[in-house]
Amino acid sequence: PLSICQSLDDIRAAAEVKLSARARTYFASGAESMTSVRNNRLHWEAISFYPRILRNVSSLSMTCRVMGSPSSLPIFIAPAAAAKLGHPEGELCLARGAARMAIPQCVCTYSSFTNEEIVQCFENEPLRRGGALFFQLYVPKIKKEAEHLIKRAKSLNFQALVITVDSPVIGKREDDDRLRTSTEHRNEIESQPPGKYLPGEEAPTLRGVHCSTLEWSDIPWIRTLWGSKPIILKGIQSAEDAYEATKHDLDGIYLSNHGGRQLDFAPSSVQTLLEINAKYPQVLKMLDIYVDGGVSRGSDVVKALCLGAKAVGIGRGFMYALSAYGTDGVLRAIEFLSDEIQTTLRLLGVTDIAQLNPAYINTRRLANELGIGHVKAVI
Ligand code: HOC
Repeated sequence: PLSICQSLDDIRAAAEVKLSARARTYFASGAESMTSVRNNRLHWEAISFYPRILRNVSSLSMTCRVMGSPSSLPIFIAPAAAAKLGHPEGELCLARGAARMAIPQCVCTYSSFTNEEIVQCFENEPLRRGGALFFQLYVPKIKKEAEHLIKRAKSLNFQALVITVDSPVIGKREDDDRLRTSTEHRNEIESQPPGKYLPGEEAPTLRGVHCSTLEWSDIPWIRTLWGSKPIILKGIQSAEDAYEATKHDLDGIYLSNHGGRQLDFAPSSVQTLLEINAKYPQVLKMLDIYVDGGVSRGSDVVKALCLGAKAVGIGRGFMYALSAYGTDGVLRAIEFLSDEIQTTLRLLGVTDIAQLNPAYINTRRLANELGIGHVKAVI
C-alpha cells in the first residue's frame, strides 16, 4: 500500500511489480550502455552539503516562478510520453496532482490523452489550488506540421512552450528494441507513416520521426507563432549552447540529457550546470535555467538551486507514482519532495530558496572527476 512508501524510490519499487513488461521497459529505458542514466543519479550523489547551524529556521519560503508561472515549490512535472502505459488515467493523474499541489505540469507532445482532455481535467479539478500547464513540443519530421501543434497549444492557453532540441533522432534504446522485436507490435509501429502517429499504448522506439533540420534560425518562426509567453529550449547539454541561447529570443533553457535516453555518455544536467558556472557564469543572470535527470530526492532539488537552477523537473518519478497509485501516488510523490526540500533547507540553515548559493555545496570531487575547468577546447 501507498502508506508504507516513504520516498520516490519506494514508489518506484511498488510500480515495478505492477507494470506490464512493455511499460516497465519503456519507462526505465536509456540509450545504449545506460551510462547517461547511471551518471544522472551518481552526479547528484557526488555533491555534498555545507550546513550552517544556530539559525532560526522555523518558517520557510519555497514559492517561486517556474517558466513564468507561480509554483508552490521549485519543481515541475517534466514531460514524459505515453503515461497510459502505466495507468488508465495516465496524464490526468498528473494534471490533478499539479492543480492540487500548485506546481506546473509540462505536457508532452506524445501524451496518451489529448491536450484538450488534459487542460479540461486541470481546469476543472475541484481541489485546485494553483499550478500551470506548459506544452512540450517535438518538432515533427515535416517541420511545418509544428505550426498546428503550436497554434493548438496557444489556443488552449498553455503558459509556456518547451521545445525539445535533443532529439533530431530517437536514441538507441536496446531494451525497448529487444522487446519490440519479440512482439507482434513491431510491424504495427513500423508501418505507421513518419510523424503521423502517437505512441498511445505503444513503447515508441522508431528513431527517425522528428525534424532533423531544426536550427537556431528557426526560433523567430516559432516565436511568431507562439507569441510573447515564455519559450524554453529543452535539452541543452553544453555550456557553449547555453551561452548561444542568450543571443536568441528565449526566456529560459532547460538542461537535460532526456533522462539518459538520447545520447549515451551525454553530460548530466549537473555537469552542464557546473560547466556553465565555470565558463559562462553570465548565462545564469541572462536566462532562467531549469534542469532534470536522475532526480529522486528533495536534496537533489536543493543542490540544483545552489548551482543557479530556478526549478527542477521530475519525469520518471511521476510516471512511477501514477503507475503505482494513480492520482494519490502523484500527490504523495509531491508531498515527499516538499517534505525533503523543507527538511534539507532547515538542516542547511536556510529559510528561503532564494538564499541558496554555491557556498552551501561541495562540488570539488565531481568537478575534479569530470575535469571541469581543465579542458579549454570549445566545439
Ligand atoms: C514516436 C517517437 O520523449 C522518450 C519520449 C518520446 C520519444 C518519441 C518517440 O521516450 O524519450
